[in-house]
Amino acid sequence: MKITRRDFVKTGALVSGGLMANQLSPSNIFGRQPVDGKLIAVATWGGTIKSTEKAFEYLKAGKNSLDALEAGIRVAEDDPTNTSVGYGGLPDEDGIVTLDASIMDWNGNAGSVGCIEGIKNPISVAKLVMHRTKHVMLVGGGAKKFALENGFKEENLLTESSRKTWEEWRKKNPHGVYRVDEKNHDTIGLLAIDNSNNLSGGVSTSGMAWKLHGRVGDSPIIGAGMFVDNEFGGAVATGNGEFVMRTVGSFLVVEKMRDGLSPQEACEYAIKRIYKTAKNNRDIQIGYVAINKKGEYGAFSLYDGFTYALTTEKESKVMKSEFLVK
Ligand code: SD4
Repeated sequence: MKITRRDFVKTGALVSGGLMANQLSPSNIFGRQPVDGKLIAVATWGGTIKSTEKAFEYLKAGKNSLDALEAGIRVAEDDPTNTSVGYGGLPDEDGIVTLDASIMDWNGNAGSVGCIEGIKNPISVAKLVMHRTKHVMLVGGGAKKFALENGFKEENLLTESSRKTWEEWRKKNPHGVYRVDEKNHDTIGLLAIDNSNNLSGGVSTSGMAWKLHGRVGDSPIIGAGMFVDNEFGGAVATGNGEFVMRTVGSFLVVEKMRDGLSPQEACEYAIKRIYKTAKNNRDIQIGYVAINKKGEYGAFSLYDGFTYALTTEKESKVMKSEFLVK
């Protein structure tokens, strides 16, 4: 994955907005330093900085971490230029946009939706699944029915631009050959700590572009795409979800923090675990972001090109993650 992606276009705007260019240098990414002040919002992919900033606004206003991350993730879901999340997300091989999302709070409550169609803000549906049902996960038609019954409205999520991209792909792949497109990883996984020192996490995605219809990724699977333990920390994942699911990646990162590793070390451990099964597979990318209860953060990916966004009292910046395979 090249670092010419739109994350970095947005980074340019950030830098011109007053942040120092050297904040993006790899030497500044190790994240072991405690953050000044306890409020923190951190998310996968630099392009989601508006989401961490929105979440932080909520944290500053005294809202809890769950409401803050929901508000932050909704920014990405509403953004038609983010082709990996919500409205404007790239469709599956049949041209249908299907979305996955999950959310988890400081009490260990969790909710998620898989393969939901026609609802722009699946993170809010996941939150309602958590609050209003006895279940953790709803999928497909059932998830949509639940959303509609709870006041969400049905919308066409396929933008003209995403439809054209799909049609071009279709022409080149007449037999519907599934291939991971590295240009389309912008899934948002966001972790936040509020002023009660409570940690929450959430993820929202349209999943892998051109996936088989009905495919569900790691994002709505609690423990795979996202996991939070309020005693130790939280983790979120992005990239090829099949590899994250097979290693229950986010749970693994949090469990390694429980064992005493820093967020950075825990992310590295989980990426190395994936590498064992994914050696020589250069078509994939996986990235983790983690934070612990001290407000320390870390990120690590399999290959070059993963970025993440951080907003605290002191700063709001995009950072480049270190990666395993040089
Ligand atoms: C998935 N993990 O559905 C998601 C895709 C992703 O950035 O993260 N894209 O497998």
